Amino acid sequence: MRRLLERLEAGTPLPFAWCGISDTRYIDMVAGYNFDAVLMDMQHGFFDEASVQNGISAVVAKGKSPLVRIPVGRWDMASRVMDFGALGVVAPMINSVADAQAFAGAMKYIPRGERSFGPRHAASVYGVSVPDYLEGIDAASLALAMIETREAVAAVEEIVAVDGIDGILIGPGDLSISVRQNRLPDAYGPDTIEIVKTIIAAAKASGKKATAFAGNPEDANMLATLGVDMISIGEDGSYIDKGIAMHIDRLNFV
Ligand code: 3PY
Ligand code: MG
Repeated sequence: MRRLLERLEAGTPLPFAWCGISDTRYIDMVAGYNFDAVLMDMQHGFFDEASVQNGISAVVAKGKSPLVRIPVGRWDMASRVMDFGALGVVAPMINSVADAQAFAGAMKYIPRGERSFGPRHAASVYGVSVPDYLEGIDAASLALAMIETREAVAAVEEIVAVDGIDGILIGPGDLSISVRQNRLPDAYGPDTIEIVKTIIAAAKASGKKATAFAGNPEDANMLATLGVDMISIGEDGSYIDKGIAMHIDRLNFV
């Protein structure tokens, strides 16, 4: 149950996979690579509640940490995937202190939040007793607020200060869309890179984790030099595209 926290405390950036394809066999394969954690995406990916449950079991069986991105504003789902055994939840489009408070409230038990009691399955996933799960999970889990709009950037210091918010996750695509008012993303481009540094600094200044999405290894390496604590690398499309392209490109008969 403390594996994500302990890995973060190691101090080197933690690489994690970003998955929208919900097939459990695929998640099992991804978790076998050198990622510390696997994110299952319910916002833009194909995960539903059943596939998140199965995916969490597959990730934990590989000794890795399961993360879930919930759909926008679905605080009920934050509590629900925690009950399935998630160790971290990513909430998209956290644009205000009110959003952050509602998210944190769904993630943490009293007195910090109002997560409803139903921990038996999650405790079993980690082989701990219900009292031990209840005692430890608020500190061991990550509630990550996505900062990906101009509104969120304007309020980032207040958002990271909310009790129960453990850190931020930078969504560079939506951030660039919002900042540039252009629906074609320019992730980590010249119009947003200084803003990205401001977001990281705000998280660090309040003792919270700075985490981010990177669509490719180059962006991931750049984020590591900026002190980002946990960095996703690629996503299904690039994993499959690069693998298939390698096989086809090496053929000498097509
Ligand atoms: C973004 O870049 O906007 C994200 O949400 C990461 O997928
Ligand atoms: Mg986004």
